[in-house]
Amino acid sequence: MSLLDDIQAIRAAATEALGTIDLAETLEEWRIKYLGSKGLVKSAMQRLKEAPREEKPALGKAANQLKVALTEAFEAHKSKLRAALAGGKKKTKAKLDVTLPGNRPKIGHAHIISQTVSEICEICARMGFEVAYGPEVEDELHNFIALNIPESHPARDPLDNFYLYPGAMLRSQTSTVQIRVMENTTPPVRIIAPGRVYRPDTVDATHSFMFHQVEGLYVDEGVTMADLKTTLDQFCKAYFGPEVETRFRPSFFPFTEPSAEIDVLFHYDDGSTRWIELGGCGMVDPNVLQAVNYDPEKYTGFAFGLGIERMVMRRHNIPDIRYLFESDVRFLHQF
Ligand code: FA5
Repeated sequence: MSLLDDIQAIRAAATEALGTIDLAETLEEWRIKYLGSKGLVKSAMQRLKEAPREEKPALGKAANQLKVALTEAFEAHKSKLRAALAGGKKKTKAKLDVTLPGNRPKIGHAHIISQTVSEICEICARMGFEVAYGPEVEDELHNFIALNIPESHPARDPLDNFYLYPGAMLRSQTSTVQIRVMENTTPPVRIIAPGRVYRPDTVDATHSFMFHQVEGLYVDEGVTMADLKTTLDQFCKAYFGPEVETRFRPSFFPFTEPSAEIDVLFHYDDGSTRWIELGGCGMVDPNVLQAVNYDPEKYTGFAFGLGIERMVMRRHNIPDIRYLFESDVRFLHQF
């Protein structure tokens, strides 16, 4: 076979082979076979040396045309493959099945304490109580003095409170809001005040250094201890269910007289029961009414302060208060 025949055969074979290539890897193999440094075009060029002198110009031209033609065909095919690949990606996107279920984003919800605060507000609103709020950073007048808690009282010990600087503290009870409301309102007053309070208590299953209370205050003419007991009992039944067992125990608070604790009976999984203190309550002490310029001869009132964590724990059978603040969100997602 002459070199010219070979050149034509190479061109025909290369062109035919290129037409079937649809993968980048196969195209590279084709390039190496025909256009590589040891490829067929190169070896045809090398054979030029052996050709008779008078044929060399025509053969050289034919070999050069072969190289140019195959190089151009290679580049053109490469561009075609790239375009096909890009088009294919677009097609894949278009083929997305939008009816398949997507990745559901994790949606949060209100913490169980916040949910409970809303529920408490709703229950109390039905009994005619408005909602009031007070600051968490308080002064001693509202946290102690106006509440009839004298300087010498152990509750004022700096070690039992979070003082920020002399005279300012994180409130240790929501009873502060009683004073703030009475300072600005004339009786009758019927409010509840939910919120955070802070005490440097040792943390255990029923105590936290930050917790929530809901304060209740009702001052009017002729309010009695019977009103207090009925209101709290109705409240506990509305929140825990009609079968709930509550009891009132005599107690002492400087700002109420007489005073009591309200306890709720906890039922444990092992069948045992235990009374857990929910909060304090009592008839507003005349000294407190006087501190806000209410006439204690004319007005009487009751007040209560319940621990919201204790209520949540009783209702949802949570054995340890720390689960509410220290556990991961999987625990809180249940509520
Ligand atoms: C008071 O804070 C009074 N201000 C309550 C009150 C209001 C009495 C109005 C009379 C009239 P006490 O310190 O007992 O009271 O706290 C009330 C409730 O808060 C407790 O019964 C308990 O349920 C909750 N509590 C107290 N300390 C903690 C704590 N460290 N962690 C979680 N809950 C607590």
